Amino acid sequence: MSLHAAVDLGASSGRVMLGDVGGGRLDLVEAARFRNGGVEVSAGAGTLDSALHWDVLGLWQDALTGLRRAGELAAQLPGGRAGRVQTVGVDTWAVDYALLAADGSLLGNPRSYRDERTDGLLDQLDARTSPERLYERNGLQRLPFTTLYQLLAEARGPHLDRASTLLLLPDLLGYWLSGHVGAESSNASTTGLADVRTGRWAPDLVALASAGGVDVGPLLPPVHDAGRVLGELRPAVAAATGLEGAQLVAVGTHDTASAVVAVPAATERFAYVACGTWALVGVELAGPVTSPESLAAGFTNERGVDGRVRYLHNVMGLWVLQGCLADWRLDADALPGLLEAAAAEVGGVVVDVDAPAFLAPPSAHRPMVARLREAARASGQQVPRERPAVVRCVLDSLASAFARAVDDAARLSGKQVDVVHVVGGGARNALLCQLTADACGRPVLAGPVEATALGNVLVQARAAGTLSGELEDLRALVRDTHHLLRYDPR
Ligand code: LFR
Repeated sequence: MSLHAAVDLGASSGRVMLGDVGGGRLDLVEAARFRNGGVEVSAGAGTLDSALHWDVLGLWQDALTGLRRAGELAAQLPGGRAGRVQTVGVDTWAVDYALLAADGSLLGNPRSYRDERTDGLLDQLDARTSPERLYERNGLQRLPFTTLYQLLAEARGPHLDRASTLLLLPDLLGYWLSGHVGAESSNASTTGLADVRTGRWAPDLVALASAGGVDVGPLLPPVHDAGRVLGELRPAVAAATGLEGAQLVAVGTHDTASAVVAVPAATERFAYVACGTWALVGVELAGPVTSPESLAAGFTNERGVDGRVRYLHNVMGLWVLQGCLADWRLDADALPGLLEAAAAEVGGVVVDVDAPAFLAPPSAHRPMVARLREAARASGQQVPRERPAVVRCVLDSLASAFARAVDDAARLSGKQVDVVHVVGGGARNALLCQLTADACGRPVLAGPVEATALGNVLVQARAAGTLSGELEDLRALVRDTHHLLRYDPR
């Protein structure tokens, strides 16, 4: 048996989980849970420009506190299972990065991918290289926040030409934990700078990102794959957390890569909806699909653990629902009541939740609910007025977007899909799961909710030698240890 700590940071919340693995067991114990979200700051005197950052130092502090708690919980496990945390793994959302000076200090505060600084840059790059050519090289869905575009925006600011290293956010936390400088390949694959076939930095793509005037190539650290033991925690970190002797392991540092590891599929013929703030909908493949049809359908080829390809489409996800709650000044406690009321609605108003209009955070000036109503009006449908109708519209729209993505993934990749696995926070939403089964015309298996942390722990436990085998073997363990809910199409 072995004990592992997973630091899993999502855009809306973060958590540290203790994983207890071995002897047919895969238990997660929550050590800490904390809020996350963009922090908006007006930059520059006399200007209305504002920047959306992550509170990366706050997250670091929360991670340390959570790791200390994980160590305490490990020492208190009952039934002869108490022990020390052997390894630590970190995953976060993708694409965002920090810049470091030559002495390793942080230059500025990392921006959120929802910052509007990349507006217009997709089109600008199209003038230099065709979307088809770019897709052939990096395999990514056209999304404005891909690191490639963020770097073009970054070049206008003061930090890039003073930087000596760029670290993606989970690698930044890994660096602070262990001193290791590198880029784990699942997350590197989301930057737009990696070759879709090799997963390594591609000089021609790096040259595109350098168009802002700073050569980005020298800033990029070597790429490594998930499963590598990266080194012991720094002495100061070990002292702060009590995790003396623990090793940092590279997991699928892109949260979606970790979530896909823990999809409890019994056969190859499955699609997944990894549903949290975003919903990532697709299939797992052995190699990428970069056809013009795939580009047009908005499919990405991200690298998974063990070199698998996560062929998926980004759907806006629970973000839209969270935005409505924020508009109404309600917290998550209000959700069960709203969902019950939404289930009683007739439904059927479906808007395109993938539209760029839904990307930016809700504000007094641009409430999320108003954007939904506007989309319904513009498409000639009944405008949802009351809260239950608005919630139902969000869920019908998400379910319909999931179904389209599942069908597209199957059609474009030639993969047969018999069942749709919903993992992540969305698996808890019974109405969403039922509507998804209805829209997909396929059974939905829902759970686990904590798939990302489980995938993180599974890869650590395999690196530590407690588990062995392929992803299929790891998935079998998830299936054996977690209860799934089944929703049949009505
Ligand atoms: C999900 C996720 C998605 C990525 C988005 C932005 O948390 O990692 O996979 O496209 O966040 O980084």
